[in-house]
Amino acid sequence: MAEDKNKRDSIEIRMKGCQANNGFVQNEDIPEQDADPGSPTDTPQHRPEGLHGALEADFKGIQPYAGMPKEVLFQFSGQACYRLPREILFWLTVASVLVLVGATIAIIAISPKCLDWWQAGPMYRIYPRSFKDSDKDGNGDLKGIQDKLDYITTLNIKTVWITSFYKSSLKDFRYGVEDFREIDPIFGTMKDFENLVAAIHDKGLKLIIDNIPNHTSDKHVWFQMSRTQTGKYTDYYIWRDCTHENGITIPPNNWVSVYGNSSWHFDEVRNQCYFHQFMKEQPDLNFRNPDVQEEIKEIMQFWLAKGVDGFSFDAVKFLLEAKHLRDEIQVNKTQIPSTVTHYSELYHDFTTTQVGMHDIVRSFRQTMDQYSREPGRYRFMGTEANTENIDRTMMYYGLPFVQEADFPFNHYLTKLDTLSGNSVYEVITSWMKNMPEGKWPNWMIGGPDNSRLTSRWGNEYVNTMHMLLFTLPGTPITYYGEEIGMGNIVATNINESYNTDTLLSKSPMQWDNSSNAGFSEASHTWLPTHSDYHTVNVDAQKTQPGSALKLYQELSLLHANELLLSRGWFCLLRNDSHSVVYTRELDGINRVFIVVLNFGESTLLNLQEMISYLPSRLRIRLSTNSAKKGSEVDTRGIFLDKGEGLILEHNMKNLLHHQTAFRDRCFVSSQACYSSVLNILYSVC
Ligand SMILES: [Ca+2]
Ligand SMILES: [Ca+2]
Repeated sequence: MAEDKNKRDSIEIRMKGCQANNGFVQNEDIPEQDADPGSPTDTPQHRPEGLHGALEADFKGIQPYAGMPKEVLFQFSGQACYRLPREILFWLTVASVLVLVGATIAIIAISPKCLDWWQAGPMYRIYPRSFKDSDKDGNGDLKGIQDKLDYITTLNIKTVWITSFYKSSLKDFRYGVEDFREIDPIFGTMKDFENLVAAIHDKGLKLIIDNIPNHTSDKHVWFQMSRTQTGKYTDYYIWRDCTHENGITIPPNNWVSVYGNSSWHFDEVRNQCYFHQFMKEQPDLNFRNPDVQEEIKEIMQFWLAKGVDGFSFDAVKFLLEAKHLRDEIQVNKTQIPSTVTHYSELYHDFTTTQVGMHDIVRSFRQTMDQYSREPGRYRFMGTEANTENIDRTMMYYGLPFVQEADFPFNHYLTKLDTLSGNSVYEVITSWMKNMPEGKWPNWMIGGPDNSRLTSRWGNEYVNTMHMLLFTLPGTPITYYGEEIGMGNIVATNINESYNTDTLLSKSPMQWDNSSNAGFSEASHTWLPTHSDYHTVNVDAQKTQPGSALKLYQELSLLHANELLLSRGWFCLLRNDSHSVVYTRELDGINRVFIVVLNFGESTLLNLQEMISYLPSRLRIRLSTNSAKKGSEVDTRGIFLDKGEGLILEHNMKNLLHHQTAFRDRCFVSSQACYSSVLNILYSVC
C-alpha cells in the first residue's frame, strides 16, 4: 500500500511540476476536488487504482495554488526548480545582510572623526597677571580677562588657556602652589572664576588651565604636616636622611635642581632632606604614594566639576625619580664631582621620564575621561614636555589603544637657534614624521618662558611666522600679545625680587595708547609697559591696514573657513636657507593653496621649477604685505622681501600627495570624509 502511495505521489508531482503558476485557478482545473474537499475518496490516497491513468490526464497542467494541501505543497517544494531559486534567494539575503553590516562597520572604522573643539580652532594663552587689570591694583586679574573676551572672539580663537592662577606667594610666577583649590587673591575670587567660566562658555569658547602636579609650595599644608610627620602626610614628599660635615649638608646623591645646586634641602623641623626638582621652596610630591595620586585626582575633579574644559599638565617628565637614588652620570667625566652645580652638567636618567611616569599621566587621562562622556563636553589634555627630544615627546600621545595626552605642546618652533627655510622645514618634518598615526599636531611660536617673537627674530618675521602658524596642519597656539607683535621688556626697578630674564615676555598687554597701554588705571603696574605701546597696540592696529593684528585676524578667519587648512594634506615642495614652500590640498577640492614663506633675506623663487605644470600667473589669496592681496604673481620668478609670505591659490586636479615623488613629503592628520567613487566631500565637520 505504501509503495502504491509513493508511486501515485511521484506521478502527481511529475504531472504538476515545473510550470508557471497562473494564480487562483483551482476551480477551473480541478472542480471535482473543490466540491467536497473533506471526502476521503477525493484524496489521492483513497482513489481507486483504475483512476490513475485518468487522473494523470486530468491533472496534466495543474500547478501549485494557494490553498493546496500542505502535504502536496511539500512535494512541490522539494523539487529542484523550486528549491534552487528559494535557496539562492535565501543565501543572497544572508550575503546582502552580511555585506551591509560589514560595509557599515568599515565606513565607521575608516571615516575620519569630526574635529573636536580643541582641533577646530586656535588656542590663546594668557598670562593672567599681565592681560588686563580690572581693579586698579596694577595686576591683571580674572575679571580683566572676562572684560576682554570680545577681543578674543575677534581673533577667531576657540580655546582660552589661562596659565597658573592658584594661591601662591612664591616669587616663581604661581608655580609653587599653596592651595590647588584657591584662586590667588591677586587674581580675584572663586566667584570671579566661576563668572569667567560662564562668560567663556557663553561666547562659545572653551577654557583650559594649568595643572601643576609635580610639586607644591613649601607653605602648602601638606608640606607643613609632612615635615612634622603627621599621619598620612608623612610620606607626601620625598624625604631622605642627609649628613653634615663641618656645618655643610651632605645630600644623599649628586642630583641637581633645574635652577642649579643640589636638589636636596635640609629641613630642620624634620631633621631630614627633602627633594626638589625646581626651587627649594617647591618640594616634589612623592608620586609613589597612592594617597598623593588620589589627592591630585581629586583636585582635577574639583576643577572639572567647575566646568573647566581641559588641563595643560606642567612638568610631567619630573613626576617620578629613581628609587635607588644613584648618582647621575656627569656629562664631562673629568669634571671634579664637587663642582657639578648646573643642571646641564648631568645626564638626568634617574630624575626624568622614569618607568611608571606615563602610567600616572594615563591615570590623569582616565579621570578626565569620566567627565568627557557627555556629548560636546570632551575634556582636553595637553602635556608640557618642554625640553624633551622628539621621541620622548611623542610618547605623550600614548599608544594605539591607550590614549594619553591629546597632544604634547609643541615648543620646537620657539626653540629654533636660527631662523631659515631649512630650520623651519626641519621642525615641521620632525614633528609630522614622528607623530603617531591618527594623532593631531599643534604649533606654538611664543610662550611665557620664551623671548618675544619680535625680539627673537625681528619685526620683519612676525607676520610670516603667523602665516606659518595658521597654514600648518594642526592647532595653532598663540601667546597673548604675539598677535600685535609685542616685544621683550627689560624690567628694572620692580618691587619684587624676580630674575628679570624670566620677565621678558610677561609685560602688560598693550590695548591702546593711554597710560599703562590701557592695561591698568593704577599709578603703578607690576611690570612696566613696553615703550613702543603708543604704536604697537590693539586699538591702533585694529583699524590699520597691513597691521600684524589685521593679518592675524585674516589668517585665523581663513583657517576657520577653509577645509584645506583645517583638514588638508600638507606637502613640502622645497626648502632652502631662505624660504620654505608647501601646499595644502584635499581630495574633493580641485583647488590648492601654495604657501611661500621667506625666513631669510630677500630672494627670488621659481615655482615652475617645483611644479612644471603651474600656470605662469597665480592669484595671491593672502600676503604679509596687505597691498599685494588679490593681485597675481609670475610663478617663474617670485620676488620675496625679507620675511615676506604669500598664500597662493591655484586650481589643480593633479594633487601632490597622489604622486610618488612626494610620498615622503606629504602628511595628513585627519582629512575630511571624501568619496572618490561619488566625488562627494563631506565638509560639515
Ligand atoms: Ca587687578
Ligand atoms: Ca618629582
